[in-house]
Amino acid sequence: MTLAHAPSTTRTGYSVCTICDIGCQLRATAVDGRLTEIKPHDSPAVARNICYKGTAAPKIHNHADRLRVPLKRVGERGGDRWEEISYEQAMDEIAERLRAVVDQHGPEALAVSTSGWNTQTTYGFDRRFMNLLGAPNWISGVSLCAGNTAAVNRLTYGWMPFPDIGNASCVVLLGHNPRKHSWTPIYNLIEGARRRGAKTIVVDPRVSDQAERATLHLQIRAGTDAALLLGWTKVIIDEGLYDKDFVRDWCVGFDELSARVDEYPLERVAEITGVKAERIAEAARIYADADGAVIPWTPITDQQLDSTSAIRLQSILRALTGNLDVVGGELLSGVRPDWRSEAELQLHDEISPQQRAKQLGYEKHPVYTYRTAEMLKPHLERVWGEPWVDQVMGCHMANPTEVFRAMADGDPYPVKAFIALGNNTLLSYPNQHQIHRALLNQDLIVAHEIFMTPTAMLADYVLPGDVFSERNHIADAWAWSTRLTLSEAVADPPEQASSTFRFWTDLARRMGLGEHFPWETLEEVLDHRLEPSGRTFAEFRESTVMDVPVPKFRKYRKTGFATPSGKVELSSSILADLGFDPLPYHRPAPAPTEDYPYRVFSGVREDPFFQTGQRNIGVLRRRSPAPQFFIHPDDAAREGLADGQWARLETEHGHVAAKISVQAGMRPGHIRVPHGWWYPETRGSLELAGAFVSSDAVLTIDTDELLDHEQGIPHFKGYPGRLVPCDPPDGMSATTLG
Ligand SMILES: Nc1nc2c(c(=O)[nH]1)N[C@H]1C(S)=C(S)[C@@H](COP(=O)(O)OP(=O)(O)OC[C@H]3O[C@@H](n4cnc5c(=O)[nH]c(N)nc54)[C@H](O)[C@@H]3O)O[C@H]1N2
Ligand SMILES: Nc1nc2c(c(=O)[nH]1)N[C@H]1C(S)=C(S)[C@@H](COP(=O)(O)OP(=O)(O)OC[C@H]3O[C@@H](n4cnc5c(=O)[nH]c(N)nc54)[C@H](O)[C@@H]3O)O[C@H]1N2
Ligand code: SF4
Ligand SMILES: [Mo]
Repeated sequence: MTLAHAPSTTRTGYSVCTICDIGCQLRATAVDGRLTEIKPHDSPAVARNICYKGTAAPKIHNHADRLRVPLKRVGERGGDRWEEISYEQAMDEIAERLRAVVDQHGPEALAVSTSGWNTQTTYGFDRRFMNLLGAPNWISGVSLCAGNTAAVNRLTYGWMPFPDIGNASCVVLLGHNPRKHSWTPIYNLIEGARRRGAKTIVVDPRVSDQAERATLHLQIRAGTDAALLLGWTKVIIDEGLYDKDFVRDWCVGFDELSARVDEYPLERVAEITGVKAERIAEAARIYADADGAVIPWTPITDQQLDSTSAIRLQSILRALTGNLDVVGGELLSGVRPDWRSEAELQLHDEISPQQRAKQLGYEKHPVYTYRTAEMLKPHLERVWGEPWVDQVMGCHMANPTEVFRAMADGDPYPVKAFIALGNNTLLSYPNQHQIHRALLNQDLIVAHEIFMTPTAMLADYVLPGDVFSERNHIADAWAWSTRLTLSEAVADPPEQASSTFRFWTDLARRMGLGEHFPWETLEEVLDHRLEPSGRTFAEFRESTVMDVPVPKFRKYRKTGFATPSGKVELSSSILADLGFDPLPYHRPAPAPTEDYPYRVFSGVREDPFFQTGQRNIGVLRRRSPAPQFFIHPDDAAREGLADGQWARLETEHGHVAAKISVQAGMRPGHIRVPHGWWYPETRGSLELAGAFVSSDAVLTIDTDELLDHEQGIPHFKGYPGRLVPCDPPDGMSATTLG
């Protein structure tokens, strides 16, 4: 007997990978609705922009653990016992329970956490829904990564610039360490610049991949970047290396800044940073003398005690050296007139000023909250034509620490409903024990996820999400640049999965907000966003793979800058009005002590994983089976620690375990703790799949003395700790012990 086979269908398209946040456009192929292959782009210009996480996408998207059906909690919260229910039932119940929370405590009792880049289709609909409801408490990983940098850059010149690495003759990397399998497109741009002869300056306590290839490596003490940059600024001013015409015509506050940096003579800076004075001066000269120099965004200064000053100093250096909005400098791209931005979809005029003022963080740490956005609004409208313009989603957020306090303790008011979309909240902010308490104290938790993470285990409802190969999208770099990149669906999502667009639309309709959510499909939303260009999504897809407008330079000559003075504010009038120091300064972190003699820093991303993800993907996990602490050989010898053994990293506030990796490239006196480790293979045997065993968030504490004043950013880069040998943690599998 012969069986008749239906012919199989193969679909190939351009898809934007969302496994990490840099968004490479790749070639995706699916057979019969199932993703089978990811290949490099067919254009040689971008074909190298791919890493082995991207090519592993079929393994991720088709993984046996992938969530496919909505789940409802059975038994106690965190017990990880579930009942399968339909999407419709889940949405009905979520809406009903959210309504009850809002009726009892007000809309400010809802908090939402998402980073948005991996779910793609949020399109500002989270904020749209929240604004219509009157809910200001939206938090995100972008508060620790680029979103907050955008908010701080706006204080100085009203925009977050994108570096023109392709034309720069000097690239400064403050810790930032793009490499072949980490932020590959930026790595390729830096390599291209090197081939053209550009100089690179790397500031890092470790001999990182970028440091190995640098013209100059400053092996800085962790947590002292602001001091170093104060030193650079002083050298540049003292030696007259700044762009005098630009400073005269376009900057305010130069004299005040000069007086401030006089407090940081190089000997003092050398003492704070542990870098020799001559090398600090040499680096400042190389940067200032270059014909086109960039300081690409770095997460390092997003996560320090004086983050606001450290980020402001980068913006100040860009302006002083005349590198703003010029070829080979830092481009202030502005918004596209032919594309509706997320900010436009977010409807920030719908939430009342009274509700905006309830946003947690508004009073105490206002820089990336509504409070500062309200102050900048007329200036953003004047220059960019958009009053609520948002970049990297980071310009009107709540402060996560304050949100978790409100969730845990009801202080200053109760927050009782929590929705996480594509965010492993428990491990992705500081103070994991507080987050845990916060989550245990909720009336409603929804997780929109593709895998059962520790955070999802704590939810009432877990909704399966779609993935990038299954949805149409146009990536717009979150208004950081003006590029539009096509992303095509080639595979079919699980039947009961939803996009985040679908989730917000269906929730809004159930909550009586349906008139503001008229779109039925993702394609209709894309039509709406493209409408000013006169194109539909179908036409865009036919004609365009990537749309990169030709940049215009020195636009400020016509418009001024989007600040209260219309100039670059070296001394920030907004910071002054908010009651903060308008000039940058260095604030030292708690020093190592006799009991805790090392400086611990979080970070050094691992090639096989993005943040807390992919520990369950065999092909990736086998490349890095266990978490590692890095330590210098002399320190390891002193502590009696051998490479490969397990150790416990202890601070005053907690402890985590990992394997020792002895690395000659570490600066002595420093310990690296990895971010994002949990153990999916221990689900069912360890509490929350080992979420507390190795996660840096257990150690990163957010008490007031460890928070940046202006943004309320926690200090991840240099806090006191010590290492002691220990047995492998209980319940670990052979893979983990690798
Ligand atoms: N303690 C601590 N916190 C940190 C950091 C740190 O170093 N230490 N780093 C910070 C930084 S730099 C960043 S960028 C942020 C990152 O914050 P996030 O980008 O929110 O990253 P994760 O928390 O790992 O959560 C991502 C989740 O999205 C899920 N996911 C992936 N694709 C999809 C999808 O298509 N749909 C849906 N619904 N879900 C999907 C993954 O399974 C994963 O659980 O964290 C910040 N937080
Ligand atoms: N494979 C992979 N790639 C990724 C990611 C991932 O998870 N996996 N995540 C992406 C994301 S969201 C981000 S934010 C980036 C982060 O990636 P990077 O910007 O490269 O940041 P990290 O890897 O955390 O750390 C980079 C360097 O900072 C140094 N460092 C530590 N403390 C300090 C300090 O106080 N000052 C200075 N100057 N340097 C310090 C460390 O020694 C390390 O070499 O990577 C992106 N790329
Ligand atoms: S660098 Fe890798 S994981 Fe990140 S978007 Fe590109 S292919 Fe995907
Ligand atoms: Mo990040």
